Amino acid sequence: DDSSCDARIIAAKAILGKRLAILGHHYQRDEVFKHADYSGDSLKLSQQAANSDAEFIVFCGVHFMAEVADILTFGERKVILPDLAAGCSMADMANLVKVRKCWEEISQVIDPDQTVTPVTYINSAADLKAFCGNHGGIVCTSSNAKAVLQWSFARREKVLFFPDQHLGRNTGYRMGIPLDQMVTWDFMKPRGGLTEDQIRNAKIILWKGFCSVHQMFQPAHIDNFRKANPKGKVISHPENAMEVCEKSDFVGSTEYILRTVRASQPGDHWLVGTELNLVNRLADEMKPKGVQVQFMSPTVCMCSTMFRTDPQHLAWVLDNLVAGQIVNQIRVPQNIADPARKALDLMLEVVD
Ligand code: CIZ
Ligand code: SF4
Repeated sequence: DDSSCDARIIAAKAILGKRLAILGHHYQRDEVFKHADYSGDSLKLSQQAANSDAEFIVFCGVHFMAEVADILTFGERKVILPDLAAGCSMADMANLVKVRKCWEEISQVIDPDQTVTPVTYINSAADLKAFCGNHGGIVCTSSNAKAVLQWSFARREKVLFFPDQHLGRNTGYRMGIPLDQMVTWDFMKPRGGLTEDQIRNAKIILWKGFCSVHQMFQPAHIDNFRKANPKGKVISHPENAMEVCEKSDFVGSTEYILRTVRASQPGDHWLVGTELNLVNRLADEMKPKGVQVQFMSPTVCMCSTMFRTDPQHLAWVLDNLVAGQIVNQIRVPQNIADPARKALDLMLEVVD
């Protein structure tokens, strides 16, 4: 049960000491999150992994995050994902075969290597980051998407943005790009379901991916909240649909949401459109300060793959480390890691 797992986790942490760092993403459940040495978004956690001296990085998050940690640490740390089935349904909506096919189809209309910067959201497989590194492209996160797009447009006239259409559209819209110059690439259809003119006129070609958690949030949830709480404030993640973001008072990444709500005044009342575990923890944290934090959807919606990491899996990988065995290590092959790191490093330069 959970209490025996807790005891095993605590014992393993004591034995491994500074050789071990446990990273907990904001979307992790409490039973796992409470054991984390560091918490944050995917990028902050990977940078903490890179800066730590720990030999073993146990990443309580999802697969692409563990890959980034391995890439940024040059494989010099052993990065472990407690449950290998913890993926990201959004990341899985794009893959190298489909993106190459898209690039090829675009090249029948325009020369993408001259005119299109491929930009991948960090929520993507390592080989897609490598694709960007190999084609003059770059990675972005939900915190720096605007700066990354500005950098991209300074170099080439168009962007191919994958896998999340919403982050791309919301960011582009707020930069003043007209909606008809942001076209959606439906990877199930020939040439993305677009006409040659649509491709020629586009500023951003948006891959038709989305987050299954954030798609649950609806504009009506915001309307209902505002009716009941005219002074309430609404904050949403940019993985939400544009109709949700445009009805919100604030839009930003998980780190931004935490920072903004933590800076509020007693009496403030928030409606928050992002993953349930983050929102529940923030509500508990703010309640003693007289700040009310409410989840956007009336139904319980969690990230089911984040939820796969449970105390059982965490205890199991740690018991193995204590016994001198490494299980569930995430290793990105060097021929992928090197170009992927190039695209990640470019992002870090652009943001600094
Ligand atoms: O980068 C992350 O951790 C994710 C998935 C979202 C965010 O806004 O932090
Ligand atoms: Fe992927 Fe959405 Fe889960 Fe984030 S919340 S890991 S984008 S499925």
